[in-house]
Amino acid sequence: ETTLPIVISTWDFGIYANKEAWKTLVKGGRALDAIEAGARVPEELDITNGTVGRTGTPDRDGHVTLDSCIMDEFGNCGSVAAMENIAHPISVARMVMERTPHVMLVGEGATQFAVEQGMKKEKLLTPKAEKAWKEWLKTAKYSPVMNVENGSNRPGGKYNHDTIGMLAIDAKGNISGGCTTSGMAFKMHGRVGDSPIIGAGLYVDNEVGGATSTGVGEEVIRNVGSFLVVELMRQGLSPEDACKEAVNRIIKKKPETAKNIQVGFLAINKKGEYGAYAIQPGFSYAVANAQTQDLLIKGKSHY
Ligand code: SD4
Repeated sequence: ETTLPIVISTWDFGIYANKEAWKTLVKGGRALDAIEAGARVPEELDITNGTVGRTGTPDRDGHVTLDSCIMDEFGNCGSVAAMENIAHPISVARMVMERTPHVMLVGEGATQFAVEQGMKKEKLLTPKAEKAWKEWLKTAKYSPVMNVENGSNRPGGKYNHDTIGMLAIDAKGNISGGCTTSGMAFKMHGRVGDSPIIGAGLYVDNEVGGATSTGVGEEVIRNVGSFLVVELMRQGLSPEDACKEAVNRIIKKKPETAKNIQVGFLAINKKGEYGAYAIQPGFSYAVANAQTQDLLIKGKSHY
């Protein structure tokens, strides 16, 4: 039995984001408002996740550069990429959507816009993230690390599983989604992942459903992952099967690469049925609805 409203989010810490989003949904509020409020939770400093907003991990030059996007039930969307010194990229993404004629602002232009809109400019590198970066600099090897919950013992692994992707359906049945991250740890300066790219890291179609992704963004961009998942649901696949098919495409194109990387998709359809699928085990997601606000589910995986 599915019930509306509902909100689902990637990874264990999605529980805290969902709880905040639920406060809006339970009052009959709009899914878009629930998404923004929820995504702001991991962007805050007090959640010890390590790659979202204020706790973001830096790029290889020591800059914390943030990626985020948001999409509503009308197909409106907004996005910021490689934005520095602003702690709440999800809110800036929404401002881009609602207050500009554009969809995407990047780098200094995104920061400038955020400041013009009244957001505070601040230094974002936490002591913990700075320490991890200095440790990484000793070898400065750029290889994407595995992204699993509670899992990776590879260097940097614990800093690389924390993109939050959220999807919500409100009591009226309208769908919105959001995504926010500092991206792959120690990426090249200026690198943009899938998370702020509409169709890659997030896609919502109010007639069908929504999808979001986490993991190695390059592979998600190459396959226009979240758009693919939504289109597969349009053709009748369940959320889990649609996510599985999108994962299979990535594996089929690059089987050797896929053995060593993580990509996970999370999806919800118009009825509120949800599902996920990942390349590697260890992808979890959180669900909140009228029955439970702290359900955590282990996503199925190829390996
Ligand atoms: C990226 N997809 O920048 C993001 C990283 C991620 O969990 O999801 N980490 O490629």
